[in-house]
This record gives sequence, C-alpha cells and structure tokens, in this order.
Amino acid sequence: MPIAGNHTSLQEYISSEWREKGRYDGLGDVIMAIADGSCQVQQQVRQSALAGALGATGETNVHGEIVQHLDKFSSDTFVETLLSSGHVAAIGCEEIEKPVIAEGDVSDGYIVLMDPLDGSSNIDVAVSIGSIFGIWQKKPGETVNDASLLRPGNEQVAAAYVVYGSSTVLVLATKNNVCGFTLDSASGSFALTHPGIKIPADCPYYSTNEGNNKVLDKSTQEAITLLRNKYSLRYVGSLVADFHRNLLKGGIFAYPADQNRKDGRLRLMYEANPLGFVAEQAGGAASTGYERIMDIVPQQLHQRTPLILGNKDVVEETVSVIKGG
Ligand code: FDP
Repeated sequence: MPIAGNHTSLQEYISSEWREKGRYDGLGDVIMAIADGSCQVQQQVRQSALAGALGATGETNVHGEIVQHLDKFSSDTFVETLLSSGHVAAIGCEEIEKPVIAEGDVSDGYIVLMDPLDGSSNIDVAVSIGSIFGIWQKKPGETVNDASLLRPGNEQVAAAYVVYGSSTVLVLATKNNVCGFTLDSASGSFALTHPGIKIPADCPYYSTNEGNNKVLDKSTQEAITLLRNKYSLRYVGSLVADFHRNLLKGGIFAYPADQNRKDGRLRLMYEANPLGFVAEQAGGAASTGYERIMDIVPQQLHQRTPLILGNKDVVEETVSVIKGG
C-alpha cells in the first residue's frame, strides 16, 4: 500500500540521499533495521494492555532497575533486527550488561548503542515513550571487542530516536541534516514529514524534575530558578518525548548532577550521546554542566552523566550559572 499523501518514504530518502552518492555504505540498512524494529515495538506498545504484556518481568537490569515486559521485548527486537541487517558488528544496550558482538566478519560494520525503551516508568500509563540509538562506524581492520564500544560521542556518524506518542515519529540525524519521519500505520512505512529540522531560535520551554530542587547544589538551584523565571515548564518524564518537543518547539532539558547523584541520572552512551548529536546537528547543544557531552571519553558502557540539552544559547547560559560564572 502506498504512503498516504505525497511523501518520500524513509527507504526512498535513504536511496536517493545516500546510496546514489555512494556515501554511508551499509548505514542505510542499519537505519532500516531500526525502522523495522520500531514498527514491531510500536505495535506491541499499542497492544500491550490487550496482550497482557504490561508490567514487570520480575527481573532487575544491570542498573538495578525493574525490567518491564516491554523493555525486554524492545531489547530483543532491536538486537535481532540490527544483527539481521548484516552491517552491525556490535550492540551496546541499556538492558544488557555486556556488549552483543556479531558472529563472523562484519567488515564494513557499525557499532550501535541503544536505549531500546526510554521512559519505562511511563509504559503502563499510556504516556509517550521511545527508543534511542547512537551509531559509530567500526575502525578499519578493527577486530571488535568490548572496548570497541567505548568511543566518544563526537565520533558518531549518525543518531536516531523514535517516539511512540500520539503518532510514531523517527528522527534521524547525520552530519548532513536532521529529518523526521512519521509512521503511516496503514502502509507500515515511515514518511518524510519533518525535513531539515533546526531547533527554533526561541526557547519557550524548560524541562526538569522540579522535585529534585532540594538536592541541587546552590549554583545549580540558581540555574534552575533562572529557567523557571523565564520559561514555561513541560516535563513528560520520558527523556525522548521531552527532547522531541523541545527539538521541534524550542526548549531546554536539564537533569543536572545533585547531592544524591553526583554522576547524574541519565546514561551517557544510550541517551546523552545520541540526543546530544541530534541536538548539535539541529543547531543546539549538550553539556554536563561542565563540559560538552560529545567530548567525554567513556570509561564504562553503562556510565551515567548529568545532562543539559537544547537551545544552544540557553544551554550556554545555564552552564555558566552552574559553573558559578
Ligand atoms: P525512566 O526511568 O522512566 O526510563 O532514562 C531514564 C528516564 O526515564 C528518562 O527517560 C526520564 O527523563 C528520566 O528517567 C526521569 O527521571 P525522574 O523520574 O527522576 O524525573
């Protein structure tokens, strides 16, 4: 079935924009594997209550968090679609302790780091959730092992995320541009609906967990007060949904370090790096409050980071207040 309206499909976009120009060998197949997996996940998200697939599995993940049935389904689904693409040499996943290394030689392979289902605490209450992916190219001649995944965000060749919201939207960022594709559920294809995304110059929103204010240090409290006085609060509590709104409408997301979480709450490799890459390619910025997210050389696959993300000028102002400058 053709896509409703006169839209370019994700597949057509990849073929015309990438393959004809001979760039990104194999990357198009990796993106299509993400699209394929997200179609399966969005179906499960929408059917989960009916299929009895809500709630916890009874297990905890590597972070000590309760694993939901949909976390497990999403993780298994994306591992399968990505490995089946034949162009993924290794996968790092928020839900899996050790990297998944592909069998055999994936010579032109990519390394994908993913949060297969972001916003787990919103799964059972019909609030927007999503999936996030950072993509690195394997180094020439490299034999991939666990250490191969510890690369800084500035070496990503692409990043993508999917929001399962009132519509299902896939946003893809490369060094060339950022584009959004909406799933046409009738045809099962993603259609280009948001070409050339740039964060609007105006910043109407700030997104933060205001309940954490009491455990912030003084300069971070001042930074949040500044945001509160200037902007309107929007906080879904699913990073991917908060980021998507801020990307399209303008806004800043802040999950800074606090007295209980000196290293922050969010994951560097699965959340901050990919969304930081998308933000920067769309004209925005991503910082820990002290340094650019993209420049962090990771020490551990599952490490956490503080995250200040969104409109560049507002991120810069927030960071300068946090630093006490
Ligand atoms: P969740 O635990 O529900 O998966 O990645 C973790 C995350 O959600 C983000 O999506 C979200 O922005 C953040 O945690 C919410 O944390 P708080 O509940 O502490 O505000």
